[in-house]
Amino acid sequence: MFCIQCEQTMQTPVANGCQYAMGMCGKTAEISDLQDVLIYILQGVSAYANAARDLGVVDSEADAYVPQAFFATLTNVNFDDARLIEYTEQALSYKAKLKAAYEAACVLQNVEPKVLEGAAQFTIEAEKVTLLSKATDTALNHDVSEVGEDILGLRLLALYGLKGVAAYMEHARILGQKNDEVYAEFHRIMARLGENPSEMNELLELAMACGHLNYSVMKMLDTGETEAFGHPVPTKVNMKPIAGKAILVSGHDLIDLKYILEQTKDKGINVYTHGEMLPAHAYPELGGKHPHLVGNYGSAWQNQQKEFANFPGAIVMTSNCLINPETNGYADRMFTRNIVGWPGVEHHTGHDFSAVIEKALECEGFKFDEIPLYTTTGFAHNALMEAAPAVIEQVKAGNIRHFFLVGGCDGDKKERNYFTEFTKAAPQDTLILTLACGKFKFNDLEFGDVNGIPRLLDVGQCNDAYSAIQLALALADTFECGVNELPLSLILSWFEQKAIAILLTLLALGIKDIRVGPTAPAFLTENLLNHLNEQTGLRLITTVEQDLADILG
Ligand code: SF4
Ligand code: SF3
Repeated sequence: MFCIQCEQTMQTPVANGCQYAMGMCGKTAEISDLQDVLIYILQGVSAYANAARDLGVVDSEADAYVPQAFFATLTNVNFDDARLIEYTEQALSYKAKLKAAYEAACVLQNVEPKVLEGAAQFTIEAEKVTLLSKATDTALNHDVSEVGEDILGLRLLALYGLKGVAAYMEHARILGQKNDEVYAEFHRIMARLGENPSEMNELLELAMACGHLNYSVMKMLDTGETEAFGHPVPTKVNMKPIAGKAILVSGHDLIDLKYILEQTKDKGINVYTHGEMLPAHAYPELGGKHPHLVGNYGSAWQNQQKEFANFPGAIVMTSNCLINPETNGYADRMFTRNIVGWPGVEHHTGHDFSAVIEKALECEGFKFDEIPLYTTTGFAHNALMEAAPAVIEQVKAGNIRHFFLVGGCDGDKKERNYFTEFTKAAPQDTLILTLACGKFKFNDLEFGDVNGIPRLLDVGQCNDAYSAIQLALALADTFECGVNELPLSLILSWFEQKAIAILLTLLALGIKDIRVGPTAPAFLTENLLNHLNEQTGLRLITTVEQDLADILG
């Protein structure tokens, strides 16, 4: 195995990346290898989808399928070999179908078929032993001795960024959002990466193309969510349990929560959000409409083994991030959805959640109410725009000196306390926007307000970076300057590939001087980090004192 896609990857003086029997996330070498073969086959599907599209032939099933299956290879999503083999089988059949469609279109249109290279040429049987036997050929670092670490690092930057984009495409697809240009661009990049390009400028362009693509996808997802559930309204959320039977819903797919809320109405079951599901409370059609969505339980993904073990009800994992549910004995009351998988854990499909409800009723539930502790969420773009005139007034009056966006993924390294300490140390005349699960490092703290404007503004899930970008653009417009001239600093915590997609979006939009932490992606070499720093000012976090001094002067 060779996997270096997330922030907790193994780093040794000899070689970086998880390379032995098991990754730090619990992904076995077998699962990692199956994922690599799957990715290569998906790149082949994209190669034919791309070529066929040039001749006007579009297969909308394959368009939907490739990002979905690619998402299954994101960190902490799918650990189930049977499901991965099934994805591979389906990918091979899409590839055969698209190849035939492409060749037929060439005949019809009297066009010489292109000789597609790399992944498009790869054929294999979807048998586990056969797939594993090809893993060395499809390993992402298979030709590193020829191309070198810098080229490998850039390929991975684009590939992992595109994986994050694929994840958001799948979240948007579930909400009925499709866009032909998005699919075309996705296949173009995916297909090209399947040819193992080795030229630095082209790879940088592909990485930026992923960033631009992700901006469109986050916008699509925003449309899907706001059309389905309304525009978030700032909402206080109780972070402590109350007595009664319970269901916990984690991950990003709000639609699953909607079905659960509708089907648990008047059943005496309390529903809780966990992790990235927290912003659901602010949507009029979710928290706004269902009083039995009583609160948020627990915090970010890395604490789930302890939190889920203590949760006396059914648990639904709608998307990333899943960690081993067997260790602490709650696998039998957990359900995976969509692309998530763990062998032996019930994978729930369809829209009827009776099995989850039954499980919740069988479980003990919470015995007592705990003393409430509140956080506020729901400052997505409409709420931010409503607050904008008041914010601008306070900026003009000199009462707000600076904006920080402190957001991204959470994780369990102690270095991540930086983000807690940073927000605590940010002066009273600064506002802090936050998003994604990294907010759990500080969203239970009291930050006060600036003349009625809360100092901590929770924008939403990671994909709601789209909303934060809208606010930055609106402020730049009001102050008649560029986004980089605003008193705004971005401090991003990264863990998995969605964060890479968002980082590429910000870089593609020309946003400079972003700080990332707790560590640099291990697939980026010193050379690449220096290059990105020269071009964009991207840098690593240092200490809270140093960074605040550098930013505020
Ligand atoms: Fe290692 Fe992260 Fe890959 Fe898991 S996802 S194998 S921890 S790099
Ligand atoms: Fe968190 Fe996994 Fe990245 Fe959507 S849930 S941000 S880590």
